[in-house]
Amino acid sequence: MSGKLAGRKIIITGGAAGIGFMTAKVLVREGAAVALLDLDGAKATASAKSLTADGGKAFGFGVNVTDEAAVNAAVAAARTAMGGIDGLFNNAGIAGFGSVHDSSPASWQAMWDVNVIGTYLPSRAVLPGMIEQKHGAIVNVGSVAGVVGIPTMAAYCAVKGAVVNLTRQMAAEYAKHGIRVNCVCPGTVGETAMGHFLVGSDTSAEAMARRLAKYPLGRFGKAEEIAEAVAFLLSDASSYCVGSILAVDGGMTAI
Ligand code: NAI
Ligand code: 1HS
Repeated sequence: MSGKLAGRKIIITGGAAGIGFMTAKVLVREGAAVALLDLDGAKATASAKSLTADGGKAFGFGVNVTDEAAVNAAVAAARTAMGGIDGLFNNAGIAGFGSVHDSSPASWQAMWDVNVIGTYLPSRAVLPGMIEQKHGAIVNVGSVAGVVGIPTMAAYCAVKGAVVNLTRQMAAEYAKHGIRVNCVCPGTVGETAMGHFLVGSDTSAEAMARRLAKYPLGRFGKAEEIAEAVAFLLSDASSYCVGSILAVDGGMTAI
């Protein structure tokens, strides 16, 4: 199999749908085997099956990334199925609206658990093997919301900011083991379930124009555009990228 990820074995959390599944397609196209870990186990299995039908090597597992024992078990199963682990895309995440003055502690806790603990636990599960084999690549998914402040998205901005700086911490610590850790920060991708939730919160022409005005390119992103950036960061093409926070946002954070 040729491609910039030929022979690589890569776990994708939240890989059953959206940006995660689009990334799986691109990684398989580039020669990787993938393990899709998702809360929706049936969808993870079906999505993996669709990739194998296209000639790829893909496996699906049901797991909640906030559940320590379940993450450890799924990572072990993925390692066995693929014959090793070279890469991890920490993509599972949830978003929500609310400002500091009107949001609930429960909503903050839920977003912290999935976005931050859900990045920590899979990373913790793959790192000992990567340290032992002296190589690995981890990509975390941040957001424009981890870089700039977005009104009415207080908790989401806080947890994505945590993911961005956790990336720098991990990059600084594990580079000496041959493990590169980087982050992609997408702008709004309208086609996914999260994108529909976000854009659907106010579909008036005025709200849409206001939202689009934040993007110099004048449009939202496509899942494939995020996936290509992730594939780059997981591959040797990015061999000198360590702790990079890569904006894939149509210029949203450039202004
Ligand atoms: P999505 O909602 O379309 O897909 C997320 C996937 O993660 C789903 O398959 C879901 O079942 C899975 N998931 C959710 N909670 C989970 C859990 N606790 N354990 C395991 N799997 C879980 O979301 P989308 O749009 O594909 O986003 C993926 C990532 O990209 C998220 O971290 C999101 O914050 C981030 N992002 C998304 C943007 C967008 O506009 N869609 C923009 C910037 C960042
Ligand atoms: C949900 C994803 O991380 C994007 S947050 C950006 C919302 S906006 O600025 O495009 O309204």
